[in-house]
Amino acid sequence: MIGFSIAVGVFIILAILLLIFRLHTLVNVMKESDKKAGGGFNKGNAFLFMVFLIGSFGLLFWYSVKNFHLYQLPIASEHGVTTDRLFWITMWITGIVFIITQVLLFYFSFKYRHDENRRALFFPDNNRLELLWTIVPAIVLTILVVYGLFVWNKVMAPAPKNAEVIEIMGYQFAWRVRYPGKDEVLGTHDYRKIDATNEFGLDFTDRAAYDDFVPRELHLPKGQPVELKIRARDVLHSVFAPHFRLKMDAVPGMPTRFWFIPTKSTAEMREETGNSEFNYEIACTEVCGKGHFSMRLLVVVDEPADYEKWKSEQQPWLSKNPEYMAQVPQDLKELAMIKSQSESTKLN
Ligand SMILES: [Cu+2]
Repeated sequence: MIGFSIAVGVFIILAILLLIFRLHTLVNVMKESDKKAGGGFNKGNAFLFMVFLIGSFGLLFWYSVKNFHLYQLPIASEHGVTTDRLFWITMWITGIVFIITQVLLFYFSFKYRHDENRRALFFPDNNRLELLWTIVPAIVLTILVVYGLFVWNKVMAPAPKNAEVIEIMGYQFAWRVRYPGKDEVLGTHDYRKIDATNEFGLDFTDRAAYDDFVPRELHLPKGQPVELKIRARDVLHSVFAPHFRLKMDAVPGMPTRFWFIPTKSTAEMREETGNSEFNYEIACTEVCGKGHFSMRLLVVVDEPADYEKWKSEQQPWLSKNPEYMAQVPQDLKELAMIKSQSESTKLN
């Protein structure tokens, strides 16, 4: 209803503006001033060009200076330093060109407004100018693109052998993470096995699945490579962790990946930001439906020793859901029992 009222309001305002414009034209026709180039509002239009130029750049600079700290979050990954450098170099080059061209565009519209006593000068063509404004941008853009390609290849290279492999799965409307457990191999999954409890569709004919565990939070070791195996269960989602400069789409039926090295633990980041409540998080940046806004996953970066301790305390999914033992083939039942015993259950 509010949307409808706004639409009606905008329509009425536009209709009034159109009427005023038509009236203005009519008055000009009566006065015959319309025959002159530039019409009756020549000086006013020229003046408005300058108002717009100064006003919009003034706002841009004021906002950028005041809120510069919000333009980029502190970096918490190794590759983040490289991608940020690329971002800021691109920003500076394109920003300077943008400012120069916009200032000239608006200033010339003002300076060369219609004047009865001035004759316009035309260049039919100028080869030197044409060459200049073709070659210079071509060289600059080539350098930027090649530089970007180098950075992309580095970030997208295969993960180091010792990387921690963790699966992250998006669905409407949450993220779930799965760790490979002690065997360091993620068990296979099958979409036909997905049900209300077995959200990942773990396939229990695969022995690698018995010790996989599914925590509520994503824990990462500081200073060690981590490879996220990304998938989606229903529609498009996108893994976005701004502090790690990490963003990768989660596509149903097409697994993606992203590897990186976290460089600051949650505790260190709390100190750096002066915010004792600080937490890393993963958000979804692909509008995926009604609950899209709620797709938040808490991320904890631990010191390596704390990370190992946390891992050893996690209980395999199978031991938390023993009814799924029935899906384990007879000859693997004993192995499944052993592998799904976590340290904590062994102690009991
Ligand atoms: Cu989403």
